[in-house]
Amino acid sequence: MSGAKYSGLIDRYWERLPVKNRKHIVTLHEGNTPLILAKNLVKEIFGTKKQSSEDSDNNIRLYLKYDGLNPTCSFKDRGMTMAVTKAVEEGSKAVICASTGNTSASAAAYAAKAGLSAYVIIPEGKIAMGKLSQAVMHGAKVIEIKGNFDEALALVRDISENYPITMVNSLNEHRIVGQKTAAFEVVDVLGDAPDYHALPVGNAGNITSYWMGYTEYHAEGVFEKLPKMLGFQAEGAAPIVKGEIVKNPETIATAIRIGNPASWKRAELARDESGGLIDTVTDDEILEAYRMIALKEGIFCEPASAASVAGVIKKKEIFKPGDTIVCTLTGHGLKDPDTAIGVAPETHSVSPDIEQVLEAMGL
Ligand code: AN7
Repeated sequence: MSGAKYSGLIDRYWERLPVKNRKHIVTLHEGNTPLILAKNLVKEIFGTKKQSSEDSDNNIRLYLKYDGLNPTCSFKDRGMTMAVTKAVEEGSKAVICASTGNTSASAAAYAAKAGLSAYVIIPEGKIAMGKLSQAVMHGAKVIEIKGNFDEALALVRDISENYPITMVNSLNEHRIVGQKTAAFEVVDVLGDAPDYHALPVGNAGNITSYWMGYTEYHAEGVFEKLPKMLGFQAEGAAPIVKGEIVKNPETIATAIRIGNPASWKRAELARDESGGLIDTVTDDEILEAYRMIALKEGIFCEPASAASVAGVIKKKEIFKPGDTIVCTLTGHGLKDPDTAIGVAPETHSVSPDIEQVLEAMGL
C-alpha cells in the first residue's frame, strides 16, 4: 500500500495488530519509512576491494531504515499510535511517560490528536531541544526532574499504578507491538529478512520489537532465514554489555542515556535467539558515524541513531561478501541541532564584500 491510500501502520497491518475498531485508530500517518541503500557508506566502511563490480551479488549491501521520517521524527511513533489507540479504546483520558526526549515528543503529539492529557517526566538539562520543543508545542505537561531517565521511569510506574493515567513507555506492551511493524516493512521491501539488523539500544524496547516482528513473519513462512540482531549501547550507558545497572549513565547520545533498561531480559533473548550480539560504541565512534552518514549519504540522523552504523563499523570483520545489513536510524538529526553545530566545522563570518566571500569560499 502506498501514496494517498496509506493511512498509518495500524491500517496497513490491520490483521496483525490487536485493535478492535477502526474508529478508534489514532494516527499521524506513521510508518512506511524509506529503506535506503547506502552504497557510499559501504565503500567508506568496507572499501572497494572485496567488491568485484557495482551490482555484483558479492557486494555487502547496507540499508538504512530511516525512521527519523516518522511524523514526530522518531521511531517512537510506531509504538505510540498503538499505545494511544488502545488508551482511547480503553476509555483512558490521560497518558504519562518518562523519556529521554523522543517518547515524550511522540506521546504529546498522539495525545493531542486523540484529545487526551499528556504528562511527561524528563531528566532536567539532558533533553535535546527539538524534542522538548515538540512536547511543549503539543501541550504536554512537562515535569523536569533533577535526576536521570531511570529515576523518571520509576516515578512514572508508581504514578500510573495509583492514578487513572495510562503509561505509554515501552513497558506498555502495545508500544512493543506497534514497533514490530518496522520489521514487517523491512521484509516487505527486501522480499526477505536481512542477514544482520543493527540498532541502538537504550531501554531495549526497539530491539525487542524488531525481533518480535521478524520471528512472527518468519513463523508464517514469509521468508527463510532470521536475521542476527546487533544492538549497540553507548559505552558510558551500557548496562546490558556490562551485566549490571549503570547508576550514572553518561553519553553524548542523550536518547540512550539509560542505565537500567526496561526490556533488558527480552533484549538478551533477541540477541541469543538470533545468534547476534550487544556491544558498546564510544561517544567518539558515535559522532564519527553521525558525521559520516550525513556527509556520505545526505541523511541527517540524531547521535543515538548513529550508534547502529558505529557498531557496524566496529564489527566490520564479521560481515561477508553478499551479506545484507539493515541499520535503523531511529531519529532525525534536527532533533538535536546543538550536537550537530558542536561537531561541524566553524562557519565563516565576513563582510558582504565579494573579495572576502571568495576568500572564505577558498577560491
Ligand atoms: C533516537 O524517548 O528511551 O532501546 O524515552 O530516542 O527502544 O529504548 C528513546 C530511545 C534509540 C533507544 N534511538 O531505543 C525515550 C527513549 C533514539 C531514541 C533509542 C531511543 P530503545
